[in-house]
Amino acid sequence: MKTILITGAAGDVGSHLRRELAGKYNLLLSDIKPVSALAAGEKFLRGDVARIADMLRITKGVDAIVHLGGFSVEGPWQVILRANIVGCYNLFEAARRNGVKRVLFASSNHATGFYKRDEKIDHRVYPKPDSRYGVSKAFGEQIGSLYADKYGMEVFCMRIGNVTVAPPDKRRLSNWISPRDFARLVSVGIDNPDFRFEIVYGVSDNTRTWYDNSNAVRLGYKPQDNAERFAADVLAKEKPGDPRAEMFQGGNFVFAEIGGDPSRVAPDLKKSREAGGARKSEKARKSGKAAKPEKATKPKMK
Ligand code: 15L
Repeated sequence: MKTILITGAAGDVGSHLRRELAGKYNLLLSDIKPVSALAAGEKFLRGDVARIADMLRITKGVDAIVHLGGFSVEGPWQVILRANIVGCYNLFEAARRNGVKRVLFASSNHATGFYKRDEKIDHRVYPKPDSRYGVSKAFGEQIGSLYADKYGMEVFCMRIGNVTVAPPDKRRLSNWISPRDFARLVSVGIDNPDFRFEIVYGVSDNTRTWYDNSNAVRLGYKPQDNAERFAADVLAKEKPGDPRAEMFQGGNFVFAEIGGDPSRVAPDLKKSREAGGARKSEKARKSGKAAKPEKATKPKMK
C-alpha cells in the first residue's frame, strides 16, 4: 500500500480527505496544529511549512505528497508569503531532496478568479489571480512546473473549487466538489502512472460549471456528483450580491481592497455603480476614504 503524506491535514479539506481515503493508502498526516483522533493506518508528524527542516523531516520515505498546507483564503502579504510562497517552495524542495517524485498541489479557483463567469476555461488558460492568495496558488503551480521540467518530478495541480458536503451559495453551484469526488481526483493524481505536469480543476460534474475539465477526465477522473441537486435550496436562500462579485468566477475575492472604485475591477460595471454593494464603495471613493485593508482574520469569502 502506498504511503501518502497530507500536509494541512487538520483543515476541513484534509479532514474530508482522511475519511474518504481511509483504507486505500497509509496516511502520514502533517499540520502545524494537531489533527483529530488518528484512525488505523494514520500517523501524525507536526510540521510548519515555513520551516524547511520540518518539511525535510516529514517528506522522508513517502510515495506521494498531497500539499494542502498553507493559508487557505486571502490574507495579509506577510501571512501569504510565509505560509504559501515560502511554504510551497520548502515543500517542493524537501520533496526533491528526499527523492519524492510525486506532488499533488492544492491550487485554487482563485488562481483564475478574474475570468468572467460567462467564460468557460480549461487547463491551458493563463492564470488570472483575484487576490494575493490567488497569486500564491499560481506561484505554487509554477514551482511545480519548474520542478517537473528541471528535476523530473510528477506534479498534479488541482485548481480546487469548494470542498463541502453541500454548496453554500450560488457561486459554489459552479465550482463545488463533493468530498468523495475530491478523493477520486486525488486518487487519479496518486495512481495515474504516466504524467509529468498537469493542471486540472477540482470540481464535481456540475451543470453550471465554468470549467472544461477534459484534462482531468483524460487522466482518469470520473466525478459522480453534481451541485445541481442542491440548486433549488441554495437559490431560494441566496441574497443579491455585489455586482463585481457576480461578474467574476472568484466572487468577493476580486474586489477585496481595491479602494472602492468598481470600475477599476470591471470597466463594464461603470453603468451599474448605483447597484447593490457598489453604492457604499462609491461613497467612500468620493469622500477620498479608500476601503480599509483587510485584517489578518480570515475574511468571509463567497
Ligand atoms: C478557496 O480556495 C478556499 O480555500 C476556500 O476556503 C473557498 O473560499 C474556495 O476557494 C471557494 O472559492 O469557494
